[in-house]
Amino acid sequence: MTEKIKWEILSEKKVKEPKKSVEDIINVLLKNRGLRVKTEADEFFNPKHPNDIDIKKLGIRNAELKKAIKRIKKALKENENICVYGDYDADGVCATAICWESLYSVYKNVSPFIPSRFDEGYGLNAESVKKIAKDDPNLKLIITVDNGIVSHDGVKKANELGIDVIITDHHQKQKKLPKALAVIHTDKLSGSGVAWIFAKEVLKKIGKDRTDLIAENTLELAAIGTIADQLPLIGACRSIAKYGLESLNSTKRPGLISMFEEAGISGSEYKKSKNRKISTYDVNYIIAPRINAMGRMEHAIDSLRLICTKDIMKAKKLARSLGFVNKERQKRLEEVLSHAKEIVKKSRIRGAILVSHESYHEGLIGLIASKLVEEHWRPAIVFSKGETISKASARSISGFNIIESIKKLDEIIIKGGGHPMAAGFSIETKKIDLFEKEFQKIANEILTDEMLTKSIKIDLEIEFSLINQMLYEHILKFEPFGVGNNSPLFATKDVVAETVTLVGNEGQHLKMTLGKNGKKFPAIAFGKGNYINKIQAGLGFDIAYGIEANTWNGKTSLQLKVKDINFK
Ligand SMILES: [Mn+2]
Repeated sequence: MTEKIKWEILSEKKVKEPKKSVEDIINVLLKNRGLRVKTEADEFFNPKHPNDIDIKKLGIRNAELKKAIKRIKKALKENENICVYGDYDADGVCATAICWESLYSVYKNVSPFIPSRFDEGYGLNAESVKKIAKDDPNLKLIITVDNGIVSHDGVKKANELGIDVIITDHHQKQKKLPKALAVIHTDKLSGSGVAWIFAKEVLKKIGKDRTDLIAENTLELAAIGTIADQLPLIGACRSIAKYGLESLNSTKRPGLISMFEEAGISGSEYKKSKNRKISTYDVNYIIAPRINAMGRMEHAIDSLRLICTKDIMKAKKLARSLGFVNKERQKRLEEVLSHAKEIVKKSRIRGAILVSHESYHEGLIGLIASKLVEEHWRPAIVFSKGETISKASARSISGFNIIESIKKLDEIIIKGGGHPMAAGFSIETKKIDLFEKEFQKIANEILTDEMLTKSIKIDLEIEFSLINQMLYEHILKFEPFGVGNNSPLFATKDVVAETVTLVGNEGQHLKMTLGKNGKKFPAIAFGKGNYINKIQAGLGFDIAYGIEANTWNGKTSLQLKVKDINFK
């Protein structure tokens, strides 16, 4: 089944003049990304180095930074122990590595802590604070990264135990802040981005001559966290992603090098054959899932070890183990997903999708919810059923604010938090049915047919005659692509397939030569194999596509990557 996707064409501009065509097209792409062509394009194409980011513009308060630095200086002087309290997802692990490595470079009595997703859960909490304080009587300072902004209980418990807390976080803050010694917060960066800015400022004041080197070596981690956490890659996040990806390509970390080898994305062979570097795609689909897998299945501390180790043998071992756990994760996910899909198939879905089962692994329910949304284009909530308490993970579509809808049922759930597109909560198992009934009422009131229609955003319609090497090279300057800056998508009407074959081990993809008005290009359409008969009938059709380069036998040519096909 190939469902109908709505094409949303962002600009109606008709580019005709071949001499000016590249410039005209690029201007449309800039406008579509909300950039004023004259004033903002230059900064977009030449982002500032993250060292030059104006932190005041991000809303990070200098007074808070000063308080934090003063407190860290005191810890160094009095030889107090410091704990960096992180999180188990890719952003949280990278943030922990950045803050811990930076402090450790000047002071040895600092250790990282990552909570267990299963026993402790997300964020600084009273129980974990009690535990780490008991294990370390000389602990006098906790620095949170990628969490803490709503940790009232955890901060209170720390203060009771004579431990100061510095919060660094990017999650949405509430009106009332925890009573921490200092709060370094902005929602314009990822948790690892905040940690990077924070660590750099701290090192400037207490570091020795190696400050720049450390900032440079940790920037690649901030890029991983920023991309993995789906931050819009514009402004300061674009700077971090762009420069961080550059250093990721020549990373000296034994763990990341081993991970790239294990995943098959390194080595000169790879780079030559694909003619490309490590990109946002690799972070999203290869690097972040491996870092995340540990926290989902076991404990994320091994991911942190992989990132930070200097020992090559240890790095290789950890990379193998991450790769193995990630495969396990994929296998479990497929099993659970097919079970969930069966349930969805049996129930006539209207409104949102809610599924629950004892076999749904707590570390995987977020991924299952995402896959169900992708497939059905409606909000989804997946429950991991426990004997008395269950955990739930929710994902949404644009236009439906899922955390707001969950908050309306505050009385039914135990506690929860999140964003408009993704949220999580816990609930008494016996109340799941009631929750479902009430949630569907809310969903049915809000969801419209329009929201439930899957759509793709196309930059503009162009003719094949305007596609050339120069246009492709200009498009490359829009990298890194990601949320808020999608890879440009074009539409061309009435193209004809001069050749077509099925490729892929199940013949699921189409490989074609597409022509119009005497110009032709090779094209690939992933997952569109079922269109083969329509295409063989020789009819003209419309395509939505991106432009990419394909290197074969040392020769590079342009190829169209077809996202969608519309027949008349
Ligand atoms: Mn984060």
